[in-house]
Amino acid sequence: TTNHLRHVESMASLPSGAGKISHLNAVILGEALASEENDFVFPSDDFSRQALIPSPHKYLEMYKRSIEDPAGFWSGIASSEFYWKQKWGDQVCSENLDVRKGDIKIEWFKGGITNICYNCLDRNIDAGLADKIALYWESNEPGFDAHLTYSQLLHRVCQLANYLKSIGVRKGDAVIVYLPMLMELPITMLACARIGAVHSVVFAGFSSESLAQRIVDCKPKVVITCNAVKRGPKTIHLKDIVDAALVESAKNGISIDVCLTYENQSALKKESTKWQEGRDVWWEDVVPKYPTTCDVEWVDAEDPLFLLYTSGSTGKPKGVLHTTGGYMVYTATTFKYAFDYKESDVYWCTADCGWITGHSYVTYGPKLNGATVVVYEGAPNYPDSGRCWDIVDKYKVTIFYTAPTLVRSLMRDGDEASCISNLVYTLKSLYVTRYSRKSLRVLGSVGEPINPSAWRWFFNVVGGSRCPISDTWWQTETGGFMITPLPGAWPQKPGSATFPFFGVQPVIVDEKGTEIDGECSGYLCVKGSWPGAFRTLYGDHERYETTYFRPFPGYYFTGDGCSRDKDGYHWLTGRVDDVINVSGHRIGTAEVESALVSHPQCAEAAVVGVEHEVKGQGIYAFVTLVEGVPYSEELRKSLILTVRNQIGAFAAPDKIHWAPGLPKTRSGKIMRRILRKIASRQLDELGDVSTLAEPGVVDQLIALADS
Ligand code: 6R9
Repeated sequence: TTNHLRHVESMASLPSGAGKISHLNAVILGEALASEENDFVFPSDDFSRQALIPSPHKYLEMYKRSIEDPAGFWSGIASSEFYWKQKWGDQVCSENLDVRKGDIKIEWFKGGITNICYNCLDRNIDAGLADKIALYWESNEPGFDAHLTYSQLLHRVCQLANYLKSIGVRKGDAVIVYLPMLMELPITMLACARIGAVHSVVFAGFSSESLAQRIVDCKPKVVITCNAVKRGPKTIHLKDIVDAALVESAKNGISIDVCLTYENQSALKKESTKWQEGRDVWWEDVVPKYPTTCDVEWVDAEDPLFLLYTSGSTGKPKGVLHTTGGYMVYTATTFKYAFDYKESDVYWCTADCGWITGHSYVTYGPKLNGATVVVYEGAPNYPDSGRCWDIVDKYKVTIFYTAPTLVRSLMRDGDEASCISNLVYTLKSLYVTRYSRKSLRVLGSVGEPINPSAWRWFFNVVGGSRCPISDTWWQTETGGFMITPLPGAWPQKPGSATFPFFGVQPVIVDEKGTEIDGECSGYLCVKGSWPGAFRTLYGDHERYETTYFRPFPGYYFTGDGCSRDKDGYHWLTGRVDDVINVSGHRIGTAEVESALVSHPQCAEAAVVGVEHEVKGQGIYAFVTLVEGVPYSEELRKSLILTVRNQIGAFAAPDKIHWAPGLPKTRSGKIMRRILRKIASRQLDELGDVSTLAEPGVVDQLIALADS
């Protein structure tokens, strides 16, 4: 058995007959009451009683089976809960995860023929959900909204699928989607899936250059966008960004014949949109003319479903490729258990479909379960910090899934105000308390570790101390949740993602790749495969192997650090590679550096992450300038603008630190370890500087730190 299984077994078998959480409590509590991090927070008896997984024992029973017989466990779920045109072959899973034994290969349900769009829509409609609300759409502007039932959603999806077919999009073709959170975004994803096309959604906050880079990499048949979007008070002209990207990609030999553009009337009128006749097509002019039924393209479980680019430790983003069958089974199952999903739930995930969370837990996971999903177009604090709770009350949201950065920013609104005066404090806390929020039942967190104080605010204030928090740890690469509480099953510890999902075997290894047991910390790896795992990096299987499977042979390496406490709870400690996590978004230091050095006056750049009160991590950039160029406020702004233009506003450095020289080893490697300490002003912890080529640069840097 795995280490993890031993932990859980010893925990779950503590008191005899500990089927009731309350028995377990006494035993665990006796040991662990001391420190704040070790405080347990228990699900109420009422919650546990109705939960899908009501106790550690139930979890253990299923977890054990999932590890001892993964093929049996997953094929049982796959065949009972999904539609397959044809069952998979003899092998449920075939895999090689060890680089020493040949190419890495992961396959689940190979030979099985299905379609994920069919499973999201047609299957649920056949099961009686035709008139159930599939999507509630809430506009940036309060008071504007729309909704679609499952059958209306299917009609919209089919119309678009038919249009895409009419312009020659076929199975296996890539489609780039650059849309904000309109209903048309999930509609587009599902329409692609219906005809076997591979969607690649690019978050509509990326710059034209980033978009062009992705277009050049995956060579789509068509680009789908809208003319503009409003985020808070600002109007963003998305079509202009696409136009610029298409000019750029044409320079690289990729020209796009069709740019399908949705007119987002509330943001910008047709007449004010720049247009290229022959290439640009208004969605509203063509799509509604197509039939509302469309035959499904049946695909193999291992046929690609989508590509999603994510940052790595080099400048070039990685095209994470997910396939159909395993991803379908995994996202649906994780959604169901981690949120204790019931048919009557109304679910709202604040993530954008431009990130993996929006793929797995706005579009696919919830739709596969026949859930009612809220899609919100705008900014979470517009027109004020009460908007989220306004939406929760309006739609009677029962499951609310968000990111720690949002929790912290909403929490800070209260805190800041309390400094000004009690009166203002009362008004600000009203942002939460003036709304009832009584529909809420389960809360969720994703994107980065949630610090215990934000956890407690989320739990006590937002959830009124009654809603368990599913702190879900996972990645673009994993497709779905990997380590997560199952609400109702476990007592929680604020800030811990707790235990692995069914079928997942997390291991913690040391530098040498040796598994370490018991209370420990190290690098987080995963042993074995799970159905939702990504299968390759698009066009670069070699990089897939090097990045994820070579660092610790025999395991999938997550890039995260993790510790396990004496009770077996997992605590994620953040990235251990050159990736920064800003507001839950992964940004490669190399990407920001290459943007900075593209500035004509910047000679060299080194970027590190620093702690940031709201964003989790902020971007701190050391720059050296071209000989003779003086540093100025104007130059600082123009460096930041360069990054915004090349990557997107979310990657703009929080701090530019002018450096006459960077600390380097004699072989010329930048010593980031030292830069991190300088950035966080831990100046007495610089460590060994004796290997520096020019030790003097460190003092120089410190002297310039706050200038
Ligand atoms: C889903 C998603 C993945 C990275 C991951 C880790 C961090 C995500 C977390 C978490 C601690 C959690 N991360 N969820 N860290 N606790 N609950 O965010 O995917 O954008 O690929 O980022 O985010 O560092 O490695 P992605």
